[in-house]
Amino acid sequence: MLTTAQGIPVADDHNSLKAGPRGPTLLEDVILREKIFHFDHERIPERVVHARGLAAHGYFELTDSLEGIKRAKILTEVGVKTPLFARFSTVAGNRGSVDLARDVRGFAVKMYTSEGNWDFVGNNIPVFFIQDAIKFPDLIHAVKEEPDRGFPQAASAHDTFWDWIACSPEAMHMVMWQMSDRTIPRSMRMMQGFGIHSFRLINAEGKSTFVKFHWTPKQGLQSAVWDEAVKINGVDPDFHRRDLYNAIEMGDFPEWELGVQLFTEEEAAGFDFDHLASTKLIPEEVVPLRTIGRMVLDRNPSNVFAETEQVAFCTQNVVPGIDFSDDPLLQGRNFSYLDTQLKRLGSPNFTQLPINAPKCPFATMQRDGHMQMGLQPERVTYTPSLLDPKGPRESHSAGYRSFAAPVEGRKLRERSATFSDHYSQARQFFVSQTKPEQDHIVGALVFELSKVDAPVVRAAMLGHLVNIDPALGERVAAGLGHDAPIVPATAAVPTREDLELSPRLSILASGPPPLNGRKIGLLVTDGADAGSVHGVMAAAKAAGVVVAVIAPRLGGVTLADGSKLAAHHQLAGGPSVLFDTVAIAASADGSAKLAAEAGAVAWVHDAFQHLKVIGHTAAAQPLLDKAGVQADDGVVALEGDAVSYMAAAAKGRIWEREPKVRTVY
Ligand code: HDE
Repeated sequence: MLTTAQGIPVADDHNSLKAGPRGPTLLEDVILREKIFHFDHERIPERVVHARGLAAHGYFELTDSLEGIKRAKILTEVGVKTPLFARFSTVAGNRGSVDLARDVRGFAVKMYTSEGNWDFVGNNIPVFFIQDAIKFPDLIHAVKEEPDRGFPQAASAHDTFWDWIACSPEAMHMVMWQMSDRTIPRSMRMMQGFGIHSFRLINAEGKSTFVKFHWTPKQGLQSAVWDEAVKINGVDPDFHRRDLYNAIEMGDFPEWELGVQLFTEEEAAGFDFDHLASTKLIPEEVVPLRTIGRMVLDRNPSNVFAETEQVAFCTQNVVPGIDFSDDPLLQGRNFSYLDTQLKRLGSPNFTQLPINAPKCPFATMQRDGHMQMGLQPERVTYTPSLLDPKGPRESHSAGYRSFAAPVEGRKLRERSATFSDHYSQARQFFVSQTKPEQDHIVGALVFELSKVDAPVVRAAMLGHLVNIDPALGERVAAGLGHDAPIVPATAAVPTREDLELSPRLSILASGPPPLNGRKIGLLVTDGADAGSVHGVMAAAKAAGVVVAVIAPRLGGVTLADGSKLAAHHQLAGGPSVLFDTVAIAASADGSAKLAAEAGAVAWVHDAFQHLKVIGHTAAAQPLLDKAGVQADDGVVALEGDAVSYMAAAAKGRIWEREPKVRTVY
């Protein structure tokens, strides 16, 4: 029975209480008022950053124990499955913004360990824009919509962002990552996660080892191309949330490996950089990753507000055996997250919400407060006490202990000189990318700076880019048509050119991503060869690839053998940008009709210019010709079993095609 919040049965949920059928509504209608009152309060403040997020439940399983290095059970008990909740997000956009904005992605994981909650609050990029927390509000004010006009939404391509960046040389390394394809991931399932800061692991003897945490997707790394991302945002602004939701509903559970980079204080002293600066990373070639466990996401939230919105990640939630480093960004974050949760969730009892509460036994002496959910019957709400000898007590052996790190120095506001090399790792990142990836960085910079109206800001940015790499600066200047001489920015430390290349920083250097978990868009027409259609479907199934059928009408088509094939999308609802690779099974008549249809020509043209592998029946050739498709390794005839098509599709994108379809600056 439908009731009010007080449990009173409702007799009529469709008509308010009125004086006569056409008369005024009565204030006495407590049922109406309760319903509207609650509705009016349905929203809570969205996150000031990372407002747009999607999430899933899963578990962490340790595969390699760190016994001896760390005492926390979650990193020493092999095979134990720890439940977790992972939330992925964009940073700059508001809650209703698009999924494929060029933006850093949040990668936050709350692990409900047997010793309390461990929140890993990371990003999909291993460095950050700033070195000190005191600069964070400025960075975010600069990137968010400009306050006098309220736009642009979820975009860094505007004056205030680049103005701030141009005045902040410490951001240059991060800017290289931000302008790379990392910020337009194909799927949240296909990106890495990084804790960024160094943390400490403490063993039973109290010895400390530094650690950086990395999540590596089993699905491989994959990004969209920019033009594709722009179009996905139009046709499916929820592309990433739909992707994760569908994968989990289909039982294709995404998985990540947890890797650690372990290093001692002495090793850190020998690095080329200061690991306490969040603008620096430790190349995997210097400290290799050791894989110690895996995360599997296997359940969608049952209510997005209760879980995805109300989950409260806090960097300060670490379990015994994990401790903080002195990274000034991390130290500032440890204040911010608790504070922001109080604002968003409105009460210090946010920890009692089911999504935030620990799953291990817990006992505090914290009492009362707004929205207290516990009955809290105890008389003794303090320690020490003789009245309640069995009450909760501190444990010297199992309790959390901070590492006894030596601290000394004068009280001052000063940046360590070891933080001031802002260009060397930015250069190392740029030169470690493959050619197409470098081209994309240049293209992204040309696009973003072309949206900046103020010439002074563009000129200042070029001054930083030439410091990173002279060719990079000159290419961007050429792309912008900037003819004036570039004045290099004043550098506190000159750019080092002797840092080893780090191929692990490139997405493409490790080869094409696996095919499974990807999507084929299969465009069909009436009279298409049934063998070709079924060949694609069977080969896709064998490879763990999902096929979506697109037809001129949602009702589907009749194939040449008379069989009916239902469609998942009508042409306009299923543009090729939604798929990783495409196949076109058209009859001669169907191909001729589609060649006269702008939407179909754009469908094929986009697949080609987005460097996708295109399988096609011979009869589809007129449509391909109309769409400007030129023969290359990625344009493949569909034969019965689709073997050549699938082999080509396994190559991922056809990067060699790129210079043929767009200007490389
Ligand atoms: Fe955050 N960040 N951040 N951040 N951050 C928030 O907390 C903050 C930083 C990250 O899915 C806020 O609950 C400061 C780095 C993620 O709910 C807030 C500084 C990294 C999420 C906050 C940083 C992150 C947040 C806003 C500079 C990567 C979303 C809402 C010192 C390692 C978590 C909230 C989720 C969210 C503050 C910098 C990651 C305001 C002050 C570096 C993934 O507390």
